[in-house]
Amino acid sequence: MKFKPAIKPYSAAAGGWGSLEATTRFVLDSRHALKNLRNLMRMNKAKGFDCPGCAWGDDNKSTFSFCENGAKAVTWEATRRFIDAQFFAAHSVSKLYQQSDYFLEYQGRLTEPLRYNARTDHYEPVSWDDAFTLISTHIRQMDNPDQLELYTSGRASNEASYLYQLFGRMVGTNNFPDCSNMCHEASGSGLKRSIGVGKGTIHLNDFEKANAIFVFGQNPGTNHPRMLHSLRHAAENGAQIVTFNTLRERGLERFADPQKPLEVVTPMAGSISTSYYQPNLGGDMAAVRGMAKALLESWRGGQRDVFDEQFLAEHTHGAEAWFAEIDGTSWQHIVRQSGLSEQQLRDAAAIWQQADRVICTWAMGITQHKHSLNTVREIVNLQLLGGHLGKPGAGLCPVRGHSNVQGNRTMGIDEKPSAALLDSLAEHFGFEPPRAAGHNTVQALAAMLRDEVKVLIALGGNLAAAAPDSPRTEEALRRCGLTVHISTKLNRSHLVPGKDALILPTLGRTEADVQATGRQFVTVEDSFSMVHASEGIGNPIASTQRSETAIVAGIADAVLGKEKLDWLALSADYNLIRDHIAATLPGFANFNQQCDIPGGFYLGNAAAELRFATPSGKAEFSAAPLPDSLSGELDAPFVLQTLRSHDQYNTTIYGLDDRYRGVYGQREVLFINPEDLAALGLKDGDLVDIETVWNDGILRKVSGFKIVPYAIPRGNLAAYYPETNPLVPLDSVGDGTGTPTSKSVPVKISLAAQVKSSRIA
Ligand SMILES: Nc1nc2c(c(=O)[nH]1)N[C@H]1C(S)=C(S)[C@@H](COP(=O)(O)OP(=O)(O)OC[C@H]3O[C@@H](n4cnc5c(=O)[nH]c(N)nc54)[C@H](O)[C@@H]3O)O[C@H]1N2
Ligand SMILES: Nc1nc2c(c(=O)[nH]1)N[C@H]1C(S)=C(S)[C@@H](COP(=O)(O)OP(=O)(O)OC[C@H]3O[C@@H](n4cnc5c(=O)[nH]c(N)nc54)[C@H](O)[C@@H]3O)O[C@H]1N2
Ligand SMILES: [Mo]
Repeated sequence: MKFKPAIKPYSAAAGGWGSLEATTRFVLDSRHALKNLRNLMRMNKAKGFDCPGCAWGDDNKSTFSFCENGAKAVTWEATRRFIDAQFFAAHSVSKLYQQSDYFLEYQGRLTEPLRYNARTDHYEPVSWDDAFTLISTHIRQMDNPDQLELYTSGRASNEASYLYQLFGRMVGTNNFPDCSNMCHEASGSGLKRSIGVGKGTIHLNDFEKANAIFVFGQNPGTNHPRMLHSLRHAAENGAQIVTFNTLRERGLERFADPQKPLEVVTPMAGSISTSYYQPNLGGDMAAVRGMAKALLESWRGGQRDVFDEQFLAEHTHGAEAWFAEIDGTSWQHIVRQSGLSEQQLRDAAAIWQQADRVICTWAMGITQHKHSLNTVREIVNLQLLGGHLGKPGAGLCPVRGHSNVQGNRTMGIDEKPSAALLDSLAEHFGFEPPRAAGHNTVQALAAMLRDEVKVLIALGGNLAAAAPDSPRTEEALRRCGLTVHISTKLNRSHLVPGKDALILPTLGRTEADVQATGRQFVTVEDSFSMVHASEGIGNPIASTQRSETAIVAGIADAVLGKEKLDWLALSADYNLIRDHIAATLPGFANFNQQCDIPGGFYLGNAAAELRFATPSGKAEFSAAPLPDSLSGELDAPFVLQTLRSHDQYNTTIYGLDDRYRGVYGQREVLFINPEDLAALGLKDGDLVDIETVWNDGILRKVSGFKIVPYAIPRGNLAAYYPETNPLVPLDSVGDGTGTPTSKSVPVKISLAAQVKSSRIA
């Protein structure tokens, strides 16, 4: 066999030629080059569709507002490959189940509604009417409304999401598990408790005005490439960019802007991070506490201008209790937990102190741990000390995942809805919505395993592959009476059908959506609370596909009839849905007129205006103790984070490379510190098994992962999701968030069984 070096160091800057080349390749590969290029050019412009890639904002200034990974997302959706009844007649579900996730998605777009036939183990075509009737029959047979689970993935438009939550509440449940439960739940809940609103407080242009930007636990080079532009410009303006990331991420070190030809041509690449700290997995709360401890010391030592004392007095509550907690936390504890030295944290604190305007951003490296909620609140604490809220160039910025995940929540996709939302729906629509909290994602799966769920409807996403503890999650889905997936492409979730199952093929964001009253647009909300219109332009690949909004309306009409609401009239004219949104949700007055504003309109954020919907009416400091230990009672030699490669969108695998980390042609790799490798007597390229250390006697193990030495602190490991989801225990969730602890899985590793035997031989 020819030896192919799998791991090559990536020496160029992130972005740049590599990025252009990869974009071109994806555009051309997708069998519809011209249309794809045209699509790209309209992405994120005032007219056209919103990039389905990520939730970063857009300034509508540059002519080519796309990035390599946005391009992949669009071309992947706009492919002309498709699968139809013939495909499903040829392949049984058990056969398809044996294929990789990459293979499944690669087959192309779903074109017609399908129903699972358990007798033959094949999906077969079904009419839309029969599909809706089947759903209605199953729902009517439920003993109570909470036997229904309504999952949402964050691409669904505001209009589809609004109808969906209304439908669920009219049936009588708040069971709205969603991808956000596995994602930024800690940000929403933490911010809400601290500042009264669960969203970021800054505008996109605040990046230009900041003196220091702290980037915690995120990999923008891959997951929010357009953020690199903002960071780069900030760096050019002299801002300090301080990164806290367990791994050395190329995209956070250097970046060449692929949209500026000169930068691509010269090897000159701007550096991004001015300081780079590599804490232990889960060590960020300790790191921020260390910074605060250093600052408190300076302040008590008589240094002026450490804190914004006027801000503290006027706008905050509870600083003293937090200071007492800081005093009670030793440097030893901080250093052990964070993995950073006292001096490193003092240096980071000094950068913070010297800056008049500080932004903190974060993503999954902060939110997918056991104590994530308190970590988010510790970051808020730090910002409050300096009054870095409600002024230009400063604030809090959780960088969202899916392109409309923030909008979904705004529309009421929330298993713990506020009384205000329910009151408003009750009054406007004249019904009594359920008041008890519903299930989040992990609770929904647990209910399925207890046989309490009769019907699961999934508005997008790939629950089977995205949720933790894969064998248990798959078992959970199989136990449902009926599973309904509203999807663009074939995925793992379709192959673990409930006793009865439907796949409903939907239009994507890039496609023209024509209803009875003509062409429709939808709206979405980005990470900066900007709401804007999105209008698809491509022709749908099949006339049998329907828009998400039309599908939700069709289901609601079949189940609830027209008595309370004429659902079909709403899906014939989305303006009518927006009128209902305007009448029931704050910030959406004159919604339809507002949609004409190029670039969208700002929903507003009370905390950014220093109005705090908290019990004290002020921003609340959190005085949570630093956890004693991150591993609890468990005695595991390693902690594993599960993360994304450069060539994937969550469970959608575009390719097998992870260019910036130097990995090519494979995904089953395990990043490890070279000293750990030596201590274990293993070597680069060895294959290992990874096993979870947990307390319920269940074996959770994945096999044959190739060892890759990497710049990561000792005791910490990294491997790709979703391949490692079988390792994340379903009941290992964040305190107060219910989010699976995907970034801190206690594990041990051993040489893979087959390697062991060959070495002995
Ligand atoms: N191309 C592309 N874009 C995407 C996605 C995609 O899959 N592909 N997914 C979208 C979604 S839904 C989301 S939520 C976002 C995800 O965006 P990210 O949060 O960037 O996603 P991850 O790949 O999970 O990366 C986690 C990063 O945090 C670091 N990290 C992990 N644990 C810790 C820790 O404890 N402390 C610190 N300081 N760092 C840590 C990791 O080393 C890694 O750099 O991206 C969105 N955009
Ligand atoms: N171990 C581990 N697990 C994780 C994570 C992790 O870091 N580690 N990250 C978590 C995070 S942050 C998230 S957000 C979740 C993601 O969870 P999900 O949102 O459930 O998963 P996706 O992979 O984004 O969903 C992809 C599927 O959505 C469908 N789809 C694509 N576009 C559209 C559309 O426009 N409309 C409709 N109706 N369907 C569409 C396609 O069929 C595709 O197969 O995974 C979580 N799981
Ligand atoms: Mo996410």
